[in-house]
Amino acid sequence: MNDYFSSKENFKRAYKDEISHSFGRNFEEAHPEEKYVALGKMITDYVNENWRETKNAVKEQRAKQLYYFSMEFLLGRLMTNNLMNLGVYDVVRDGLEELGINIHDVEMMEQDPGLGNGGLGRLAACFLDSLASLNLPGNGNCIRYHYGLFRQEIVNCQQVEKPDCWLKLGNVWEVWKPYHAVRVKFGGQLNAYMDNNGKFHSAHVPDFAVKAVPYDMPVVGYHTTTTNTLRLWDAELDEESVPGGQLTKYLNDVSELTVNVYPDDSTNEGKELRLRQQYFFVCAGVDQIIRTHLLEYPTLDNLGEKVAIQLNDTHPVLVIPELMRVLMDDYDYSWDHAWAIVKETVAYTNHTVMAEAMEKWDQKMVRRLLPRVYMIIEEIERRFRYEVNHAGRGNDFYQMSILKDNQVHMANLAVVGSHSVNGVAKLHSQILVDDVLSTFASFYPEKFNNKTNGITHRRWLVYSNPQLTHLLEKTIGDGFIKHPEELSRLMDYVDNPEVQNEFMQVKRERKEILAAWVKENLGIEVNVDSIFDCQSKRLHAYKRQLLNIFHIIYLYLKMKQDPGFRIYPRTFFFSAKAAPSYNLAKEIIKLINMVAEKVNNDPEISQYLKVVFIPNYSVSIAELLINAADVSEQISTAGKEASGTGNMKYMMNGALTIGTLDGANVEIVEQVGYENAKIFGLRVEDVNIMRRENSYDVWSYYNSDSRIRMVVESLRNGTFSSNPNEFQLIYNDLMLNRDEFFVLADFAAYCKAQEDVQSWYENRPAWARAMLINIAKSGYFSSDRTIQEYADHIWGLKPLDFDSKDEK
Ligand code: HBZ
Repeated sequence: MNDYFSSKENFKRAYKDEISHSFGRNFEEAHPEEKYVALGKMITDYVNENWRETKNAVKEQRAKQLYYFSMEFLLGRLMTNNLMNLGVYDVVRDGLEELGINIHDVEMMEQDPGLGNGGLGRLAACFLDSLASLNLPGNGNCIRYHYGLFRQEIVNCQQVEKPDCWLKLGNVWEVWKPYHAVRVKFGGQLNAYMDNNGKFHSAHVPDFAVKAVPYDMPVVGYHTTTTNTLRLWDAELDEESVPGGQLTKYLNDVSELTVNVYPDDSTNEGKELRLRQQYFFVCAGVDQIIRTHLLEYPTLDNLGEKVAIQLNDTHPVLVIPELMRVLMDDYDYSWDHAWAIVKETVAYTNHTVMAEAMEKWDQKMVRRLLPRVYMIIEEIERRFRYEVNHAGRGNDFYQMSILKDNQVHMANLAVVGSHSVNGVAKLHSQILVDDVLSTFASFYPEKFNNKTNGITHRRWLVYSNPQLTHLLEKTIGDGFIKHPEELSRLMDYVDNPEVQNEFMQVKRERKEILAAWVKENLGIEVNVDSIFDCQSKRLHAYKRQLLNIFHIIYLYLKMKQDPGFRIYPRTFFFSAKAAPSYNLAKEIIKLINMVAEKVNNDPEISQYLKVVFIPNYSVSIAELLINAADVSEQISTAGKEASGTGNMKYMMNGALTIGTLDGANVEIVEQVGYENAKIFGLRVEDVNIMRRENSYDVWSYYNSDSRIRMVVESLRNGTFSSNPNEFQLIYNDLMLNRDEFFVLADFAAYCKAQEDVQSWYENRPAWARAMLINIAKSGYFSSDRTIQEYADHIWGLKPLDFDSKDEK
């Protein structure tokens, strides 16, 4: 290890040298950007040695490795995380201070890499942190998108999508590896022929080919030697493949592949580009796995012993036919042998029960774009049909088939071609077995399992909430950083008035930090003594931001009507992006912002009620918002939210959950008890009965509850907009299209739950106690626990051994 960070003095010297060597400037004249880049470069230099040691350890120990294939890694800023995980943060902070630099200003120079839509992408990032922190050899495989998910601005109360240029200053963490490029082929002809020995061959003559070039980012573990790799593939032109006279079109086709994250977490629009993106990173990633394996082993026979591939949802499912193709066409494996290897290697995680988010591709398109892969999918289907018939389950085949209705059903391909299928929370995994994939679950019961999601408590507690961390360290010691289950030691202090008070003081400090940010960036003054009530997540009808804003509208109208009715002051925070093509979601954003404008500017009401919409929800915004929350809104329609992970982050920072029995909320109450969360509303069984019996009648709720009438009518009677059609999509969705997500059905229960929350908050010791219990019980939701379960039960992954180098 170089000694850059061994002392403040060494750091200062090395830092000045770095600036001078990299930029040819004196330290005093360097731009803030240069100061950031120089520090990043020092960190990567420092990390290189561990990176090399990790690669060597994998080889020497002949260790099994994981490859986590995900179209998304929502990383967030890495500077603080890396410095903290390396244990050199304090030296750098103090050294910079002596040089007249506030470390916070340097940290803020980093662009937040938003290479994902929402929970699925953030989960992948949490998993990388836990893998490295548990010394497990696990790599990420993804695309180097040139633009992240769009940057959201709110203009005239509406969402406007702007480009998110995260590579503006380059990416200090990445290493370009042009000599590891892979050729990826699309379209064209498949010429089949037989050789002199009667062996069948196919030669693919593509009509488009590109070079996939890797950029590797180190993933640093918490106080471990293990430094894993996140490999991001970029597309570059392949000189031999440029068709004569079509350079411009060719270059467009190449750059399109990695231009941006597909901005849609709900519907699958069937865009060909997305399929191209999928094959692009799958093909490149598989090629790398094979080549790396063959450097160490003479054969691919033991691939499943040495490699585990986890598919993050169906987006990378082409791994299955692609690996078949490589094994058979390039390495002469028989179908049966190749199939055994593929199934042994691959496992699949499902993240949704929403039918429209289950990927299906037009068969003709797949055949045209990926002729050989398509041929293999057909053969997988043919043999699967045989297997099902042979088992006497012919009647169930259609339900499970991969090719039907002119489409390729990717989830079905994933189940057939893998050895493990998991959901992301107990309830969700049960719904997969009972409902969404029930035929499969009865056919392959041994494949199905649950792995409840988790979050890295390092980023989401230790680093983003230093005030709370300090209190915890003082109270229960710092063991929880390495062993999050030790947070439960806090249970001994939940009744201790001193700890309660200190905690409330910490919460207040976090609320002040958020309030100052809101004042500076949005110009809204908020009262830190009000209840901070937060809902932050993607905007989707099933997540029911609408239920939240309807309750707010009700409170507003009631206070306007009745001067005797006043609430305990409350600030409702929202933060959410809508998919650009999702008009209903965009209209809900507009409603929230129009209500905010009205309420916040009403002098009579705004001392009780404020509504703040924080634009551009991202990892960085989440780090500011979540730890300031008193109340965490987790109010999806029961059965629809696979897990949720924001719910865990809020809980870990002490917020109390107001939520439905959905996703991981169920397990949160299992941990804290019903008395330490506020559960309300329809349960999965209730929703299922109402759906089955077709018994939900919105109009009966409308007619029998004057609060609902008042709120629904406010959408059209000029309360918030002079245009009576302003909120037509919302109105129609509820009142004409029968309110698919039961907003009105849950309205009364939600209002009651909110009243209870208010009374609870007014009893400060009881509230503080419940918050402390939530923190104490949150250790279970660390992604360290989740990853350990994946490692033990799916991957068979063991920690690397660096002798006694790492602290235990
Ligand atoms: O995955 C989310 C689930 O909605 C959430 O309940 C769960 O906690 C989380 C992690 O397991 N799903 C997503 O975030 N999904 C996507 O972002 C997505 C992206 C592109 C798609 C489809 C879904 O084409």
